[in-house]
Order: sequence, then structure tokens, then C-alpha cells
Amino acid sequence: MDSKRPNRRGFLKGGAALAGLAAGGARVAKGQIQGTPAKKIDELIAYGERSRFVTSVRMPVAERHSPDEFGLTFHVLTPLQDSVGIITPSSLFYTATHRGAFVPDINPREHRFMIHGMVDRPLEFTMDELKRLPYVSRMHFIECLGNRARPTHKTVQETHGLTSCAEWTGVPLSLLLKEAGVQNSASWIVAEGAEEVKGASSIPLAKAMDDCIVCYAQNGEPLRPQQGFPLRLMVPGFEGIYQIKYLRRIKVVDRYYMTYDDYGHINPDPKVAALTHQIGPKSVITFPSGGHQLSGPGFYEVSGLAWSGAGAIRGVEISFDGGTSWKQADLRTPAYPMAHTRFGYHWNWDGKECTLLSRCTDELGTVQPTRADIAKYWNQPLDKVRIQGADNAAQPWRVASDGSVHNGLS
Ligand SMILES: Nc1nc2c(c(=O)[nH]1)N[C@H]1C(S)=C(S)[C@@H](COP(=O)(O)O)O[C@H]1N2
Ligand SMILES: [Mo]
Repeated sequence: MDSKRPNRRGFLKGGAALAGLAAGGARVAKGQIQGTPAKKIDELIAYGERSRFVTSVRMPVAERHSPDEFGLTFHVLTPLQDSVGIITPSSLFYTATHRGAFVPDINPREHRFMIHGMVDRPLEFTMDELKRLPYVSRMHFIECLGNRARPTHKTVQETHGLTSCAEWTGVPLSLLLKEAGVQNSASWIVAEGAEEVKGASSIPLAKAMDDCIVCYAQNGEPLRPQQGFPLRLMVPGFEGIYQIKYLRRIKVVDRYYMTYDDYGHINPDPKVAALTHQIGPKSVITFPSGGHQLSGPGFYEVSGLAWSGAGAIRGVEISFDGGTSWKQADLRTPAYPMAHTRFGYHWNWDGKECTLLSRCTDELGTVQPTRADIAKYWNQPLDKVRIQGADNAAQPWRVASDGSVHNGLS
């Protein structure tokens, strides 16, 4: 499935230049990789590149012009329509950068990470010191609160591309906090990134002591700069804004702090806020999805992703009639807690127009709502549903009788 799209305002210029280079390398010497210019061979051996026939790329969100007039890119979407399995390749991981817009160029040898505030022993670590400590590797998704489907969106990249999943490696935050000696009256932490605006997020101490990870690696290699190199906080299942990149400081405190980043995100009442941190349950069919073309009636494997901020995915159902009836799908991967889980369903398309949706249930038994459920709950007309907070509504894809697939919201 080819997700190549017009190069809007020179976005991904580098990729286009590279493609030109490969096309120019017509002379093939013995032992060379066919079609690859000689000077690229060493690079291919030292650090592998994907085939030049694979063209799936990220794209900026339409609602926020990127690059803007200052050349800055804010939100970049993962091409979920091409996804398989549950690991998002690091080079296709979605990116949300709004605290300085430039990706900081941090020398890991100079980077320091500090834990202070209401602790008995304030601690400061170099990257080498952190890497000497016991570590864990876990699969977790991240999703931005801005991940919401609109009728104008054509593809699943546009409707759902602000979520990705990776294997994260780092030191459990609880280990570091115990080492620092958290004082009895502490109840929150404030985690801060290294950018100039010093954006930060307040996280309940109970979550910090539970499953948070101070990460230095993603998918088996150091974090990519856009994902927070050299250090980021992983707060499993919480909304994207808590996954602090370029992590340099955690302050242990006794109250929620309204910081630069929290504005518009969570409720200043800590009791309400605590209930709005978690994402999902949410799922989406990635094949067939908007922009795909079925070649005719017959067998297709419906495939998609499900995730929940509350734990593991227990089951996924698929509807082929716009949400009237539901069939149980199969999970195709292990269902890790707070991770994307791949589901599948054997489908024989009869060639008639139909609307596909998926909905999931997480380990707490919470079922993902359809738009109809949300409209009923808020007593709103179905065609004018306004989704408050995170959008975890089931996504409809309409398959037309010519096999073309469209956003069911338009
Ligand atoms: N330091 C820092 N951390 C940050 C951000 C940022 O701009 N700066 N963006 C946040 C937001 S809004 C999201 S959704 C996630 C995105 O993580 P990603 O870019 O690795 O996908 O990082 C969060 N952590
Ligand atoms: Mo975000």
C-alpha cells in the first residue's frame, strides 16, 4: 500500500533528494547492490536503510500548518494505513513538539538528570550513571490528546496518526525515587524537559511509583532526537503530554502544579484531573481504511490496532453494517498492558457497499463507545456530536461498491 503523497511545501525534502540520488545511480559495478550508487554502499552496510521501493512516510497534521512561517513543524502523523504488527518503526513514530518547536540537539555526555524537592537525598545523574542501573524494557503506546477524527480527514493517518507504539527501555522511576527517599507529605511530581520554555507536567506520585520509566532507548537503539534523546519519561497509558522528552528534572511536590503545558489539558481540580489522565479504550481498523482500494469481491484480512490507558486489551469486535451487529475479532499479537494490540478478522466481501467499524474492550471491562453511544450519552444529534476531551469514538470506514474506501464521517 503506497502512502506517498504530494510533498507539501517541501516537507521531507531530504527524502526527495535521496530518491533522486538513487535514480541517478544507474551504473552497477560487480558486487554492488543494484541501482545503488557506489558511495551509498558503505552507508548501507554501516547503517541499514529500507528498500527504495518502500515509500510510506509521515505527514504534518492539516489543522496546524507545518512547516509554519518560521519553518517549524509541530505535529507529524504516523502512516497507520501501512502498519503491520504493533511496533512503530522509530523513523515513522508520530512526533508532537510544541514547547520550543526545534528539536534540541543534546550532547548526552553533558546531559544531567536531577531528582529534587521533597526528598531526603536530592540526586543528579549523568547518562552513564543511569545506564549502570537495573533497567526494564516494555511495549507501550503514546497518544496525543489532539488525535481526533474529522470528516475532512481522508486516511487513518489523518484520523488516528497521532499514536504510535514502541519498546521502551530505561530505569523504573520508582527505583530512583526510593533511592532519593520521598518524604511522607509528598503527593505529586513535576517533570520538566530541557527546552527553553521549560514545559513540564504534574503527575500523581502514585503513578510515578507504579510503572513509569526513565527511558534512554526505543526499539533497541538510543531514543531518536524527535522522541526525546537522550532521556524521556514514559508514563504508561497517560495522555501524550505527560511523556516528557529531553527529561532533565523531576521535582517531588505536595500539590498539583498548573504548568505551561497543562493549560487546556487537564482540570486544575486534582480529583477531576486524576480521572482524565488515561487514554482510551480505543481502536481503529487500519486495513481497509480511507484511501485503500479493494480489487473486487472476495477474501480480505481486516486488520487494526486497539489500545487502552487502563491496561491490556481483552477483546475487539468488528461491525460490517455500520454498528448494528458486531462480530468477535482475533488478537494477532500478545496484548501487553498500555500497548497497541493488533487484531484481525477473515472477511469475505460480497461487493456491496458497507461500513466497517471496530470497538474494543479493555481489562477493566470498559467498552470503546461508538459516536452513536456518545451522542446518546450527551443527548446530542448524531451528525453534530461534539467530543469533549480525548476522542476514542469508533471510526467508520465506508467501502463503496467499486472497492474504494472512505472516511465514514464525511
Ligand atoms: N520536552 C517535551 N516533551 C514533550 C513534548 C514537547 O514538546 N517537549 N510534547 C508532548 C506531547 S504533546 C506529546 S503528544 C508527546 C509526543 O511524543 P513523541 O513526539 O515522541 O511522539 O510528547 C510530549 N512530551
Ligand atoms: Mo500531544
